[in-house]
Amino acid sequence: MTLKKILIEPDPILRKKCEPIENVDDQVRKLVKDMFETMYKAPGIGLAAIQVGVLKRMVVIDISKEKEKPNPLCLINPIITKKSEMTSIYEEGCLSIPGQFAEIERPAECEVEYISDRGKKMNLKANGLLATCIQHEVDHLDGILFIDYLSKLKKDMIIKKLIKQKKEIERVIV
Ligand code: K1U
Ligand code: ZN
Repeated sequence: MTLKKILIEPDPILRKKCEPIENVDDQVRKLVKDMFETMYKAPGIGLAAIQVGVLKRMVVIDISKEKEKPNPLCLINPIITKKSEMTSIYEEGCLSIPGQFAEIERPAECEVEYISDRGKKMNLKANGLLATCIQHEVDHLDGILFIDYLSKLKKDMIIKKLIKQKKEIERVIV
């Protein structure tokens, strides 16, 4: 397995729209394995292929807690078919926006159709953190980040901090 480099905002790749996966083949399954490894190592509860520079509609999720049994979920070509009117607020983070968190309001429940890594058509009803995480990850596939839901002032402040962090990392490496 290979650990993938996670792209950090601002990066134009993170703003692209991803293409559906035509065939769930061994190449796709290898990417799924690498993405799980990268997500667990980060650590995170979700990761979209676009975050590792692959512009395909695929995400991995595991919201299980540290001492619980892992519960890996891979969604290929996910489509959110229903969103509840009731909303909930979670503090969201993003592996492409390190160190920054914000409370985001989203539909509290959703239903998602997707293809599993075995190529099977599936349907999932989600609520709580799983519903939030699915919506966050599906947003990634359309080039949307959680900071896009914040005021321009808050979003600009976060982007400024990320640019500063990137410059600092470059300075230390060179
Ligand atoms: O998409 C991503 O960048 C992953 C992101 C997913 C997410 C987090 C919170 C709400 C919605 C979606 C993360 O995993 S950020 C890291 C994180 O939340 C976490 C890390 C370690 C333990 C528990 C949570
Ligand atoms: Zn994210």
